Amino acid sequence: MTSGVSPGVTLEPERLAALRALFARSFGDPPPALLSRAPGRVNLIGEHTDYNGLPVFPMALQRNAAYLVRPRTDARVRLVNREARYGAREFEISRAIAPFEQGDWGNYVKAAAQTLAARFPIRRGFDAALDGNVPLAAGLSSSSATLVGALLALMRVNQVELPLPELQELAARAEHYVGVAGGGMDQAISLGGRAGHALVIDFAPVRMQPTPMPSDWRFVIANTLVPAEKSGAARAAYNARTRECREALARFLAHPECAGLPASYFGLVHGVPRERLLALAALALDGTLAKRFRHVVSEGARVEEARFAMLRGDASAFGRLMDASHASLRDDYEVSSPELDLLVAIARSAGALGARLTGAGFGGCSVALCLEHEAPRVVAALQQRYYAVRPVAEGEPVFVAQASDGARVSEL
Ligand code: NG1
Repeated sequence: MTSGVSPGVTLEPERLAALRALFARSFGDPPPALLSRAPGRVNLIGEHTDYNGLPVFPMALQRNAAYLVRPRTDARVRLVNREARYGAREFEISRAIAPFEQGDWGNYVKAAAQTLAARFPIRRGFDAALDGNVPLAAGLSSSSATLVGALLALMRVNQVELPLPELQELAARAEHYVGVAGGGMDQAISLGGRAGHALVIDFAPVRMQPTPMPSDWRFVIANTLVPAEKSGAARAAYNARTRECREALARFLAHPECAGLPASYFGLVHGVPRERLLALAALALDGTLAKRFRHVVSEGARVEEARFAMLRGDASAFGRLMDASHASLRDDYEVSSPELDLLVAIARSAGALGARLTGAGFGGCSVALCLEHEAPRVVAALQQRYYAVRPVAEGEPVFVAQASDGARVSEL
């Protein structure tokens, strides 16, 4: 796979019409030839594990970044955004593209272009209109959706292809352009998602285990309405966690009692029984580093258990793992917030089998598992006890996730 054209990918009619009109107003004739569409994601469990070489368990969402694209014969890229506050952007494709200001939406397209240009001698840009409906700064990967949609469009325009695992790695590397030392989860699931499935994803190399979602499970997503701006304040906090995890591992391995143990988080989680690992950690580490280490190794192990729980349709067990994940993210990883804790508590008290923060934390969204017949009650409780007392500026802050297919390009 890759930039291959896949028939049948389309958009909701209202979005498509509005995007066509924007394209025509901005760029005139001829009309766009391609639609590139890349989904956001919700991570069900396995948080802050990807950059530590441990698995994650996300699914691609029905919300996506959609580009209408008209190929150019030169290397210029011209962009407009359906969201009026994001102005038009232009740049030239090369192997070294100077970024726009930090936090600028055009940087996700530049990230894709520079990284692809370093891999292939691409020469053609495009005119494109973007409509994203993944909530922004919400831990649902609007940024990776924006990047992946642009990347597939550029690949198609330049007729280059890559096997999926290589493409997933390239997309993850590309996002480092915006200054976040992120892992590869968001790009991997945006490219590899599958309708009706959640995917356990391992890294280096990327491997995916699609796992069918039991038909009566529902994942309810609720937005705190507190932005987790990864291009802003949350970036420093996120990057600090990645450093602390590296340091914790190095100190752990340097302790005499740990001599001869596997030298990676992956090796430790798979090669050392959990009780022994935690006992050694208590000897080798203290303070913040001990907490970070404990979160990473316990969360890594929970992913595999969660996959088995899903395979046997055991929603209660899956829910308990989500609860344990949230406690660990709150107490040991220290990335929760009062708003996230409140959403989690409301969902649980209304009948969810488990709930947790999803994505990086520091604001953003919670995700709760409930059975189909309980979902309306959980959604209503969130509406009444959270949103009724807070101004909701735009969009639906609470919705039920639908496991969707990964990114595709189609001809119009
Ligand atoms: P979000 O929540 O989309 O900002 C970030 C990272 C992931 C992963 C999670 C925490 C990026 C682009 N995304 O996701 O790779 O580390 O945090 O599990 O850096």
